[in-house]
Amino acid sequence: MNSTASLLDSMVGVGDMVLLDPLSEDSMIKNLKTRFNEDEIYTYIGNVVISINPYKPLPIYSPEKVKEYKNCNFYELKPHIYAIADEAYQSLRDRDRDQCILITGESGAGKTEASKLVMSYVAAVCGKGEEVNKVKEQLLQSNPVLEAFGNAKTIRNDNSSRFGKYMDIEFDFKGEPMGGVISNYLLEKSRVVKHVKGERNFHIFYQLLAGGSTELLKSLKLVQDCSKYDYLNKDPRSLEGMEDADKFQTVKNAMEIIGFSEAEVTSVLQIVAVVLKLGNIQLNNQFQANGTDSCYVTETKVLQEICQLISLDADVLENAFCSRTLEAKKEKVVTGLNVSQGYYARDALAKNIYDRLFNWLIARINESIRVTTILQKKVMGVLDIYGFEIFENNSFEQFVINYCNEKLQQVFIEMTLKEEQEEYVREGIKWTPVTYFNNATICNLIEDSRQGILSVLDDECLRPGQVSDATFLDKLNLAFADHKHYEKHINQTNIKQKAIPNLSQCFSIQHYAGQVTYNTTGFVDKNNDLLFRDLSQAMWKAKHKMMSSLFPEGDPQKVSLKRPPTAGSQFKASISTLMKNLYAKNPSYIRCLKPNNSKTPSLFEDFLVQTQVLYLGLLENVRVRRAGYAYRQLYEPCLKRYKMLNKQTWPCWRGNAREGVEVLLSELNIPPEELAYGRSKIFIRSPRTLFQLEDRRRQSMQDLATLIKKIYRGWK
Ligand code: AOV
Ligand code: MG
Repeated sequence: MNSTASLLDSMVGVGDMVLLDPLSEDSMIKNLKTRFNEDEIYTYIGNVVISINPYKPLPIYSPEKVKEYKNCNFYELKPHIYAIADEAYQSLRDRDRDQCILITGESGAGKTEASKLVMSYVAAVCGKGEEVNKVKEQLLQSNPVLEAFGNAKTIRNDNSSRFGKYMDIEFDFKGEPMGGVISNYLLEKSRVVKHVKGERNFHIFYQLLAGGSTELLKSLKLVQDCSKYDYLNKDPRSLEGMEDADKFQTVKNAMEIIGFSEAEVTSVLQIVAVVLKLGNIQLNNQFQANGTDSCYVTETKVLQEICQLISLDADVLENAFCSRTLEAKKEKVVTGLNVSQGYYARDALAKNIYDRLFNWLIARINESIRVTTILQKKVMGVLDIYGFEIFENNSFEQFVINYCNEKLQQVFIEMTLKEEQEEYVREGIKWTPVTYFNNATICNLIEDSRQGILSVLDDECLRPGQVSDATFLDKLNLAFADHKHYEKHINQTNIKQKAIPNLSQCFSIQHYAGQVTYNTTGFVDKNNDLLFRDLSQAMWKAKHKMMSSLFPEGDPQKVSLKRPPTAGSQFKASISTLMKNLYAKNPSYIRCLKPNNSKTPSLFEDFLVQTQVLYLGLLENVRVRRAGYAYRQLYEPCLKRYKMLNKQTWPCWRGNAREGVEVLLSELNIPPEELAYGRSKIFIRSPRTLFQLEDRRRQSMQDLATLIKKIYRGWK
């Protein structure tokens, strides 16, 4: 099939928005809708892929499809995620350029699925042999494990990523995979102890209960019935369609392939069981002789079972829930905790154990897939991070998630424009920039090191004296009173959203993707992310090796007076490292769109898609592609494609390719402003010119075919 023909000739709209005529927001939506209705979920903007979640399985990911796209030219076949994966892989293998695939879009738009498709495509087309296959399997099998422990059902998505993931796949000089490294970003650990109705805790809890054998559950002191566990949603509908039992086998199998020992798997599951059971610890108040309240554990059976699982003295754990040791001037003072403080300690422990277990899993997977040779590596990074979220009640987690998405939008803006601009400069061509909304100002509002929301939060957390979410909010309202993207709330009339418990606890940010109102309740606490030392010391004392190793700071020999960095500053630092990493690579973009909010197959809601097209800046993206030159091609392939249009260049041209193209095009009456001759490429300004060229080419081919037929008949 010929190049643009496959993008133009199809009956289903245009495959590349750059060719859309007329270009407007409406025509873009219409084009996407026409294509979506025909199950064409992929559409290009130049080399950016737009992907619309079909919410149903499509027969377009078969091994035959992989073969079709392998080593094809980007524009030769229908738009497909495989084409972008192939382009990136070819560029890495043949042109030695490190790649990154950036997948963005709101929650439920299809990022995680896209990242898996990219990984499986690359795995299918690169390298062969037993050793290489083992590496590929290990890389691919990291997905089910991390999804089980890091994903959960939310209102937006039944398999929502509750952590950010960046995976570098490393290749040798031949383009064969050697291994990889996974980096993870802030797991939403609060989900372990609390989630809203209709959502679930992390998948692994349900998978273990549904899929674990009777003996396994017995050894973990668990029962199969989810409703027996306070940390799990007791709404049976939340289990519908989740295939938890099968998934458990997949996860166990994946752990084995990655190289987890049996003992490691057992330890991991024991820790999962401990977290689950912590939620069933019940506390009660008892009156102390000194007149204060202090709590105690009412249901000692659960406490004992937990302690048996991790070989710990039950008194040690009970004390850690019910009292707190404060050290002042080498003196230790033990104070009792009341019931709500006790529950706070219990939940803090559960969240911390789970979070550390998750980090341990990532480290363990990395240990298996790590590249040990010192050979020069080529790298392909795949970024799949939690999508932009607007819930009814948005907390610290949404704030962090949306900040991250804001940064990724910034990368997109800078890199698409930068790349375009650089190409024109490289080729020595004049270019007029297109205006677009730059979200740098929102990024600054959040991350500015002296005067950003995160730094105000850190200042509050580190300040001595009475600190609370309310004092934090006061500071914000004062600091950002005049900021265009910040809104403070005094009364209920200036906000569209409902169901926020108390608007006076909230602030709003006008994000690139829409306004989000954040409830500050819990911000200070979540940012502080401190665990009472009694709890870490208790865990360190456990004879369970893995559990003890998760709490190294519990070792009394290693007591450090240095305060660990806050959650916000850690996140900011890791995002900054990620950005540096991304900027150093050649980016490919997959922009995922969500067609409806009800997870319904084949339903395209214009307004919803329009909002995303708008905030993702897709129209500007097309304009940027077109403002300069819609198409560009190296001289050689251009000459090869159109040489039949001119007698001087047909059937072959003996001079250099650039001169050939000049001769070829000079006779076609193309207005000179339509063309620019760069150093290595020819640039064509409007899609119309390209269409004309393609039409003429098709005509010539037909004429040629007719002529050949005539000659053939004459011979007969
Ligand atoms: P997300 O990663 O973008 O959301 P997912 O990749 O998890 O979204 O997609 C959500 C669901 O949509 C999947 O579980 C599939 O059921 C369906 N889906 C997505 N892409 C496809 C596809 N190409 N073909 C068929 N079904 C698909 V989040 O992690 O919540 O931001 O945080
Ligand atoms: Mg996801």
